[in-house]
Amino acid sequence: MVRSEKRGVRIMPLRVMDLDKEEYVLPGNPSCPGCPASLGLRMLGKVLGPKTVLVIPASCSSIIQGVYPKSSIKLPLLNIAFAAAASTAAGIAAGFEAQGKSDINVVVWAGDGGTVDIGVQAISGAAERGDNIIYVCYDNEAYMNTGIQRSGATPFGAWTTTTWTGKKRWKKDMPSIVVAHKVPYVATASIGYIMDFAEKLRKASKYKGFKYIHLLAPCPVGWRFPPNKTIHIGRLAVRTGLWPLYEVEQGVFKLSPICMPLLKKENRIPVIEYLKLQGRFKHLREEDVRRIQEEVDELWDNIRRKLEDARC
Ligand SMILES: Cc1ncc(C[n+]2csc(CCOP(=O)(O)OP(=O)(O)O)c2C)c(N)n1
Ligand code: SF4
Ligand SMILES: [Mg+2]
Repeated sequence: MVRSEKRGVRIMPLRVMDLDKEEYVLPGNPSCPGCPASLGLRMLGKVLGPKTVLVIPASCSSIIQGVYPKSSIKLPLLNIAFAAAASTAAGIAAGFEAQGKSDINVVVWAGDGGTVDIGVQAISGAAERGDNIIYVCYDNEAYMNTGIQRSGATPFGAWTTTTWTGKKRWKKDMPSIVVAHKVPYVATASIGYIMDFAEKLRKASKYKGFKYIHLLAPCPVGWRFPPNKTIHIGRLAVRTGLWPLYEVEQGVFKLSPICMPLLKKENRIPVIEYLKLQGRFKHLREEDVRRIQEEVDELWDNIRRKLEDARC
C-alpha cells in the first residue's frame, strides 16, 4: 500500500479470489429474498474479515442478525439505539486503541433512517473528532423494517406508506454532508456493482480516522420490484446517472471508473428506464419524470465542474 496526501491510498485492484472464503452471514437468516442488506453485509465480512466489530442500530439488519443467543452474523456485533451508533463505535475504537489493538475494524452498519435522519448528530461528532471508524449507510431509501415510511433519503416522487402521492422533497445528500467534515475518505457505492463496493471498503480500512461509504441498496419489498432484480436495479441507478459512484479521498473528488463514460449525456440511460421498473414510482406523471431527468442532468453538470476544479 502507498499512502500519499495528494493521491490518497493506492493499492492493487481487488479480485474475487482475494476475498475471504469464509461466510460471515449465515444462510437461513430472516432477510427477504433479494435483500440488498444481507448481500452487502456478506461482502463486508469477505473484505474486512474476522477482525471486525459491527455496530448496528435498529433496522432490517438487526432482524437479519437474529435474536440473542442465536445470530446469523459470525462477527462480534453490538445492537444499539439509533442515535448512538457512531458514538458507540467511536468509544469501541478508542478502547481498542488504548489496548494497542490497531488492526481491528470498527464498523457501523446502519440504514438510511438511522443515518441521514436519526444518527446524523453522532455521525457529525465522530467525523469532526476524526474517530477511527468505518461508517456504512446501506440506503434502501425508507424506514423499511417498520413498514416503508419515508426518510430523508427517500427520493423525489417515491411512494412510501407516509408519502402516498409521492415524496415532494428531494433526497438528502448525505455523502456531501460528510465530505464537509474534511474526513480522509468518503465514497458512494451500489449493490449493483458489488466489487466496486468491496474495493471501497478495503480502501476505507487502510485509512485512519472517520471513513464513510454510502451504499445504495435497492429493496424489492419497499421499491416494489421482483426479488431477482436487485442487482439490475442497482446497476440502472448508476447507469441512468441517478446514483453517481465516486470517492472523495483526502478532499479530492474522483469519479469511479464505471461512471466515467456517463460524463457524456448520450451515454446515460434515460431515468424513465429505472423508474418504470419500480412500483413505488408507478403514479409519476410525465412532468415528474421530466423534473427528475433535469435534476440528474444538473447533477452531472456539477460533477463535470468538480472534476475540472480537481484538475486545476
Ligand atoms: C428510537 C427508536 N425509534 C423507532 C424505532 C423503530 N424502528 C426500528 S427499525 C426502524 C426503521 C429503520 O429504518 P432504516 O434506518 O432506514 O433501516 P431499514 O429498516 O430500512 O433497514 C424503526 C423506525 C426504534 N427501534 N427506536
Ligand atoms: S425490507 Fe428490504 S432491506 Fe429489509 S429485509 Fe426485506 S429486502 Fe432486505
Ligand atoms: Mg432504510
